[in-house]
Amino acid sequence: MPSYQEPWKKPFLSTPRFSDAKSTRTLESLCKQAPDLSKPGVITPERIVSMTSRGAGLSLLYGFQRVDQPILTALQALADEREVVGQMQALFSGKPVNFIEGFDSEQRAAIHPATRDIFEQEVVHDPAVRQLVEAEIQKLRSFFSENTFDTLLFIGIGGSELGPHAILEALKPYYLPSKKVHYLANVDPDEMSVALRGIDLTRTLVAVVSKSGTTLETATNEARARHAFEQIGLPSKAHFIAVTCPQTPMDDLTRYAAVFHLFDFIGGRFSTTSVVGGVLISFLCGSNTFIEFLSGANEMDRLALRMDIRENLPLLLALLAVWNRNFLKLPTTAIVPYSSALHRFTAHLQQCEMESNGKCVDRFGHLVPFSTGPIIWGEPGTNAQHSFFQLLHQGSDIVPVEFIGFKESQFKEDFLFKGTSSQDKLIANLFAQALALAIGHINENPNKNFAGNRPSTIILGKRLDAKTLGSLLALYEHKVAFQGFLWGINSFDQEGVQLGKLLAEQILKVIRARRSGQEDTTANPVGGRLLDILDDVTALRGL
Ligand code: G6Q
Repeated sequence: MPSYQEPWKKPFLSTPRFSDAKSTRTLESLCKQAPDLSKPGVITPERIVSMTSRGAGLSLLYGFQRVDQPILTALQALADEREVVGQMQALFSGKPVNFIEGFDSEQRAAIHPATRDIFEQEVVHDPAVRQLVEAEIQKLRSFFSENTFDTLLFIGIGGSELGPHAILEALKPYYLPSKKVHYLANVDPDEMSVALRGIDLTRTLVAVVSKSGTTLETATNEARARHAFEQIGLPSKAHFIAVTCPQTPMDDLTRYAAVFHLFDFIGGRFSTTSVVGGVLISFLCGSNTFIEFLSGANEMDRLALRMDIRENLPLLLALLAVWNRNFLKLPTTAIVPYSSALHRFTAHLQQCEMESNGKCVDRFGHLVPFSTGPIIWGEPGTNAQHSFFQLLHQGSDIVPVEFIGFKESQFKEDFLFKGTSSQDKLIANLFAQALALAIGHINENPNKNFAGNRPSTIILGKRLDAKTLGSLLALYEHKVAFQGFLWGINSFDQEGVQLGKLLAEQILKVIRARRSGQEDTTANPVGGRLLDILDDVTALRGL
């Protein structure tokens, strides 16, 4: 029996493909008459209010997008036709949604909602998974309640660093007194030299984070960090903890004071709410803050299972992104938080979106005849207004923007200057930019004319605390998955990253052989031509 007859695979494989869906045809025709936001009377206060969805502590304002009621109805129809909520349900129930039908692929679950499903209303319904997750949280609680270190050196890369780093930058007001952190991701030796300068190793805990337990950059940085401890006579084991999957080379209590487990069913870039983020948050802010963070994410998880796109914020955000990408044909999206605390958040989302949806084959391994994941980029505002916003307002390409802002500041230490607080200025700028992009500004001088009709979405929260941050993170995690479900691609593997890891091993083999004066002619799994060229290149560099 072909595997696609497994009932849970039906929404993935038996629904009309994105390019064949009836609602795709409707949307193609509707986009010819998409509302022109610059026309007088289109952007009104009533529109902004009626085009706002709320949930899990966030409001999503989509009145500045080029949509109207018929378009929203067709987007809902697209979500229904592609059965994307059914696909999300399969993800929540732990089915191996990471697959390509008929080809060798990872065949893994991507059940990150389980990492925060520890509250009253369960969303995952798998007692075994719940037990695993709760046991790790308990381990974190007891380990960090006895922690006496004041500095954390966090070693990890990609999915094992970007999300947790972004989150901890955003939680600074909640740090326990005297706790400090340094991050080491790159294998650039200078990054390590900078990190090691000025830290007191006797008071430092090192968290080595790697899902696979084999990533070269992380292993290299760990080895050098251990060397630094041992050089001054400190037993490294007492200072090192590991975060990894069971049974990897790092799952080894003879080398670490503690090992925390994430699991095969949690993807690297979706692991921020697992012990990967848990170690950092527990060290810097305490376990209660970690639980609050999880509760926000869990609240958003519940919304991600709603059928109505006005209630399902992640699905709405995903559909608006697909509308911009596939119908208005816009190739990039800027994510601009009006909050310095979120200064690493766009970098994390860049990975989450581009690693997940930077794919060009569908679930059957066929090349897709449409565009998939856009390029994601951005920096915090208002700083960004003084750099790339010129292009957003008057450039030859239209770039949809996702603005993120908060009504209140984190520290609530504000100052009135010229009659307004800094937070007033921040949020007023956010709205002013969204409005100016939409309605433009007519001037007879073409150089000072702003055509407008440039779309954006505003995501608004009350205050950036741990709970809101969890909810914001989950909003984007599910946005990414929903886009993949709509396009019918597999958002959960990363063959492009694996190729990089393989190439690095190969080139290092060549360098190692050269250093020791022997040529290494062993088999090359990435194909002879690539290695031959790499070989020539390293020779040219005189390595
Ligand atoms: C994320 C990717 C990738 C991964 C890093 C680090 O989803 O798979 O960015 O997180 O390559 O991998 P390890 O955690 O295994 O060291």
